[in-house]
Amino acid sequence: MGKWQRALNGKINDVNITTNTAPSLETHVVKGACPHDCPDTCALEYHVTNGKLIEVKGSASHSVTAGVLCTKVAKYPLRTYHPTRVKTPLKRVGNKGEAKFAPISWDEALAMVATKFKSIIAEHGAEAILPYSYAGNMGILQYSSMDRRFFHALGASQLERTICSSAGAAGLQVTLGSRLGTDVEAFAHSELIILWGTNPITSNLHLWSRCQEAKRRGAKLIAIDPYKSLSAEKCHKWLAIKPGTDAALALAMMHVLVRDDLLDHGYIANHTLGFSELKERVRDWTPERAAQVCGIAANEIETLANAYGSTKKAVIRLNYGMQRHGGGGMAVRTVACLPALTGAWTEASGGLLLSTSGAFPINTAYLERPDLMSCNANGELPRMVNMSALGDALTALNAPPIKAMFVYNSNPAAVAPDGNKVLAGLAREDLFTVVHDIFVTDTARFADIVLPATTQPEHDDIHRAYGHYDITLNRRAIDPIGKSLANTEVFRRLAKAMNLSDPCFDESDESMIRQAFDWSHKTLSGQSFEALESDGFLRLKYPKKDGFITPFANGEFGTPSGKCEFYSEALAKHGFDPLPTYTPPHEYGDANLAAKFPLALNTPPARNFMNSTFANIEELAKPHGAPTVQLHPADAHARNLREGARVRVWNARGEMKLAATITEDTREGVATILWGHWRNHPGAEGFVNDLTSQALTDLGGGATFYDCRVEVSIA
Ligand SMILES: Nc1nc2c(c(=O)[nH]1)N[C@H]1C(S)=C(S)[C@@H](COP(=O)(O)OP(=O)(O)OC[C@H]3O[C@@H](n4cnc5c(=O)[nH]c(N)nc54)[C@H](O)[C@@H]3O)O[C@H]1N2
Ligand SMILES: Nc1nc2c(c(=O)[nH]1)N[C@H]1C(S)=C(S)[C@@H](COP(=O)(O)OP(=O)(O)OC[C@H]3O[C@@H](n4cnc5c(=O)[nH]c(N)nc54)[C@H](O)[C@@H]3O)O[C@H]1N2
Ligand code: SF4
Ligand SMILES: [Mo]
Repeated sequence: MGKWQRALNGKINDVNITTNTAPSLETHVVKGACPHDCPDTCALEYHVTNGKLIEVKGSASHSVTAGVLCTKVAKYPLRTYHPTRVKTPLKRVGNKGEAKFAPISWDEALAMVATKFKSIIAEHGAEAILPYSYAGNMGILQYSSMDRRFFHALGASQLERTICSSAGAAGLQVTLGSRLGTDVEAFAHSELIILWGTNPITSNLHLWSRCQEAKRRGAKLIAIDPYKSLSAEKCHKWLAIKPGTDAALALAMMHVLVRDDLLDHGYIANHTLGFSELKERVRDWTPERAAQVCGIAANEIETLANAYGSTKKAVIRLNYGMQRHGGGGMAVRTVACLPALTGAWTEASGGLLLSTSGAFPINTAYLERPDLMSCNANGELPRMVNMSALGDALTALNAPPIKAMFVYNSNPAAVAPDGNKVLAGLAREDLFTVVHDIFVTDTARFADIVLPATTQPEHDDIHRAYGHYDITLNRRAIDPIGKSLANTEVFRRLAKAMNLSDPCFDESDESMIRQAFDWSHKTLSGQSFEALESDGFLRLKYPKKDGFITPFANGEFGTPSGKCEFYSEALAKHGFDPLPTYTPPHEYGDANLAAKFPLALNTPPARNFMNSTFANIEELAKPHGAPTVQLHPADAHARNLREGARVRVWNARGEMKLAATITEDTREGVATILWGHWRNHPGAEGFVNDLTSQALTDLGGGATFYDCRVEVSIA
């Protein structure tokens, strides 16, 4: 018996396998966790009457949630009981893309998938099968457990999950060595908050409420963003930076900090590596030079740097906006150097927050079983396919070509860049596509088989977070709608249908939930699953100051040197500049392309949507109306466009026709379309992601959604 089997058998026997029936009390409250791709991971309360979900509330006792939910999840019953939910497995009876389906049974559906997978493996090898999933559900089980075991055991192509955060994660990793950051609750005590490429009113509500609290206490709020977002509008200062130039601004800030000696020499000496090289690097990065690159006046850069250097209670919330550009990884790395220069990490309310996802001691190898993958004749593991270049993978990949794709937790026809290529791939008659989702999404319209998925109150899970330090438990509150099944159960059944015999495919969700974390890890010392079960959440143990987690107050960075690495040997080894640097964006930095397509296209999310999730819920979609393209008055004037004009936004990859809105909220030279609508939304033709590019970031192989050039003309 192998190591894994022994561990698993022992553990399966230790726990009660719970039955899947919701209690039938008349009214009760069940504790849950929000599954959406949001840093806040709210602790929820499901209010259930006679087996029906009546209301979803934010837990008042969970300090991050503080009893408040965003509009989307506060209206969750609308999603769970939506009339257009997929309630039974379906098979395609029309053309691909037509969304004509007929219901079939689960047994029939699983047999069809297994038969097709087996014949593809026999003819082309297992690498011809591609799983495609992202963060529709961020529960540790539903995001990555039984699914990974299944595809690992098959030997399917591995998916590089790069569509969101991989560039920033790589930038943070080489600089700080860990994905840890300032405690969200400490923001309330900051004196200066810089919102750098982020719009928390939309995407990080519980951080925004702490920013407001700080503002009431007298803190200064500054937004750095090419678009005057809902949050930028409420800051004291909006610095309308040119897209993709953030690293240049950070280098100029460092220039001022060094020039004016606004430095914490003790922190630099004890906890950083490469200060003398950094000093050399920033010598030429005068505010005047950065002003040319960033389109922000030199005196504004001086003021920003001075404000930043004058208090240690200065915190930077950077998010993924700045890293969706060609130089995005290096931009995050460069900004991440700032708090170590001023010693802001020594204050609980200072420092920087990109992600806390590295804080959690997850038993990833146990949950995902990478050991089930076997090597080919050349001793290699199954190939990696980058999800951000799906269009090319489906239309150009060979040896073997992708013959089957299994999509779950994602909607690539809407969210992946270069949408025309993605659709061309999905339309291939010889591609067998399975989509497991709650609704017939833009992707499911092309599926050969659609499988019905549960929503969060219909299954169990356990959660980490990427915006705070708490583990949260989600308990099933209602019976599944129709014949829907959770991701874990689908892959459990599919493993049986494919005759996979490893005992890991018999493991229950409850067993995986209890072993998702390493309970012997120091961050969980003195904590127990039982306490988590009774409270619904618990906080990891990290060093604290003033009651807040301070990850780097005493250094202890996760880099090879244990220091904040201004100089990175790891980068040098991989052929990158070892020092912070400005890498111009691919398209925005291309003068030839600029002549043809003079505008930068910025497509950040709209408030009531969560990527492409929620746009089909009428009550949430209505306030946003049809999508529009926002243009600066100067750009509109140059093209003779009036408010409301029907325009064509286009480039070499695709086009979109929609109404123009003329506003100074978007920087001159930047066209902004808030995204999240589905394809074929009334009032628009074409689609946002038909314009965006499959080019990848410098570090982390990430997507470059905001590094995109277009022209706009009358339609
Ligand atoms: N309501 C809602 N919440 C969400 C999401 C959603 O779709 N809807 N998505 C979730 C997901 S998956 C993620 S990854 C996070 C994303 O969270 P964030 O990364 O915070 O995304 P946004 O809030 O859209 O903020 C991005 C901002 O970056 C700006 N920006 C674009 N290019 C640049 C640039 O080059 N430099 C700078 N400085 N700014 C730039 C955009 O104008 C936008 O205002 O939010 C999560 N939360
Ligand atoms: N133009 C542009 N494009 C972008 C972005 C942008 O800012 N601008 N943002 C990018 C970013 S940051 C991200 S993270 C990606 C997001 O990309 P995705 O992670 O694909 O996000 P969603 O569009 O929300 O799609 C999630 C799907 O999962 C389904 N789902 C939810 N729960 C479950 C479940 O339990 N089981 C199963 N099987 N399915 C479930 C939902 O119904 C939904 O259809 O989009 C990227 N695309
Ligand atoms: S989407 Fe974010 S803010 Fe809304 S309930 Fe979920 S975790 Fe909380
Ligand atoms: Mo994301």
